[in-house]
Amino acid sequence: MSQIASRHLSFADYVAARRGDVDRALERWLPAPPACPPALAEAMRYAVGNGGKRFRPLLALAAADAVASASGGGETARADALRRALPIACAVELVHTQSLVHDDLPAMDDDVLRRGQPTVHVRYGEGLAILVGDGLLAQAFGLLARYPADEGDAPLLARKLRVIAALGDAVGASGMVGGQAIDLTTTGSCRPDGAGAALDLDALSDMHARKTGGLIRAAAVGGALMAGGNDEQVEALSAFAVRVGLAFQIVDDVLDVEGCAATLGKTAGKDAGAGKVTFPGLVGRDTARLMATDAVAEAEATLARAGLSSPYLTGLARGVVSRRD
Ligand code: GRG
Repeated sequence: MSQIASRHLSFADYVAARRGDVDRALERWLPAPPACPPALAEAMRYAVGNGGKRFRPLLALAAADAVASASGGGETARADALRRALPIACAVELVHTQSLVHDDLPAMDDDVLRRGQPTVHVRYGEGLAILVGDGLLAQAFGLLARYPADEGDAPLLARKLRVIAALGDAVGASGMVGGQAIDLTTTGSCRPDGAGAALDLDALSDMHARKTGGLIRAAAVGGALMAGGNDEQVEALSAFAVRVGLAFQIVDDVLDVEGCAATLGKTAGKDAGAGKVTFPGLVGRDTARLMATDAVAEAEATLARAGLSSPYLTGLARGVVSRRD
């Protein structure tokens, strides 16, 4: 890791240091020529690019750090926890990027702008964009199987397998893919008559828990597991992340109404244009923002009860509500 994982780093310095760790590791773990065809390697790097907030990897690392700190580990234990959590931190970012690339395709949300740049299919064509997503997804699971190298460490291997299973659940048909399938039913694009299904608040929350929340949860749980967290700690970080994930999606919906493309780095007003059911659409913008603030307060209380309070997890959770993109 780039710097000692010091408790004394400010939140901004911590985020900068951990982002650096993640960006360097992503570059190292993305496939490169000659093993990978140059055009595909270039397009995968374009997708992963620099513009993302790296929220999920930061969450995974901060969760690992919080577990190591709560277990009374010193600087070495915290640095070890961060090193062990780096593969899952990168794997969630690869899966997240895959979901963005496929979500932007004409068959899904049909968007031309992402992270302030042309979407992958606009830049490289639809066929390669599909392959970029497929490649990122496979790379995520491949790197998790390889790193951290277990070298005969049976407990570490067992934890890694739990992390791989958690990520598989978060991504698969009962997770992100399932959430996206529900989303398609709301726009009617998967029915011959084009009729969109209506969602109430519970159904909307369930869809987003699958589509957005699952990966955020897998990041926090994965980080906690790789740091050797016990069941209570893992459960607390899971509950924390579920609430943060809900807040994340509520704010995403609000920003789609309030934001502009220059700030968001993606097309604004997409949800209304596509006739999507959203949190501000169901309860109004003010109530939606209150729901997000409440969810983050509950998330923080969950951590405090488990003795896992951390300025970095708090900073990330509150940043979800105050973010502008
Ligand atoms: C996972 C196999 C597989 C398929 C994916 C397309 C799809 C199925 C799911 C769509 C999931 C999706 C795009 C959910 C929206 C999540 C969301 C709010 C993204 C924005 O995340 P940010 O703000 O983006 O963290 P940056 O650019 O900062 O990384």
